[in-house]
Amino acid sequence: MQDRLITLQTEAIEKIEHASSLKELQDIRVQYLGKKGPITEVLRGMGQLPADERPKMGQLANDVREAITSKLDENIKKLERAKLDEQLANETIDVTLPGRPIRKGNAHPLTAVIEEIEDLFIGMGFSVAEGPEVETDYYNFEALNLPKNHPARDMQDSFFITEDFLLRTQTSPVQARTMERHKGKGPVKIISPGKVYRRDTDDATHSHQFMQIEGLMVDENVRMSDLKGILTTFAQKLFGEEREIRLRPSFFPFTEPSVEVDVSCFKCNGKGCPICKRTGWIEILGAGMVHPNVLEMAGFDPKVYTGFAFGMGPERIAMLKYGIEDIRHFYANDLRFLQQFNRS
Ligand code: 2NL
Repeated sequence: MQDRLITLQTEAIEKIEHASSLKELQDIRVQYLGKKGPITEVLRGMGQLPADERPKMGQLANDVREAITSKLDENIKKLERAKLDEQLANETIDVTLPGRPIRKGNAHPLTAVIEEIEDLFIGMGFSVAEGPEVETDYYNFEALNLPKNHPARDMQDSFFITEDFLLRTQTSPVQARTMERHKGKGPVKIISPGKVYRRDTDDATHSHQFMQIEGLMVDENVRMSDLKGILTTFAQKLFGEEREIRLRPSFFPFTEPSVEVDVSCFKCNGKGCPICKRTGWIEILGAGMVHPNVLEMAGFDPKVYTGFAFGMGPERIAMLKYGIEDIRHFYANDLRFLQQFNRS
């Protein structure tokens, strides 16, 4: 029995050493150590042995089982490590290879300019207000001191939907609605950016749909000097710290007095060049003190409250800033145009 056990051990160890796959090793384990294997069989036959030989033989059988098991475990580990080493060698990646560039989009130039302007006014305490693009005749005209039969209300210039509804021709109705919501109490300090519509034939400087940014500040003791201060800071932040502004008298039905605002030319610094048409100045917006009728209609007492308002065209600002010569570029969605504004 002793010889049989020793032979089994030698035979099993030899097979294990020649095995070249995990599957073969599993088979050897079943073959030698399984319930129907020779070791188990030997152990079962122990009952026939004389009592004094049993412990010695039991010890030997356990030692043999132990030796085979540890040899199996050792070789399984070896095979697994070899497999992992091979995998690691095959799957190495070269981290020094150049990466694949990610194609990143960019904001539309108009969006970029509008957001820049919004940020400047937010920095001076203004909030951004929005409102409907389909407006009533009342908010678009009447509330802005443009009574029925006013020449600026010419049906030829606006997209009317019904007798009372039209596509807004300016963003002022947003300001009129916001003032109304404040129920006669200041301060109101807002800008209103958004799409507006005019019945125009599209050309290099006209579009039937374009953007407008208006601003409004209503409170007690708001003066023309406040308007000038806010617009000076705005012009310097947008076009450069050296810029100056100039106010020229003008007319709008919703402001009195009204002004046209010029900024000193950012190209020639006021000396005169083709951009400023040799005048040294570039017109950037219209503004004025809110007409008492407009305040009153929105529920503000014009004896207590005063305000300034202004309006500008972001397309015009963007065209000046980037030297774009045709407003239609903003709406043609030609990638060759749009991708020029990608600064990433
Ligand atoms: C321009 C001129 C302007 C306003 C817009 C305004 C709004 C209210 C009351 C008074 Cl609610 N005024 N807006 C005032 C002056 C000029 O726009 O040339 N825009 C492109």
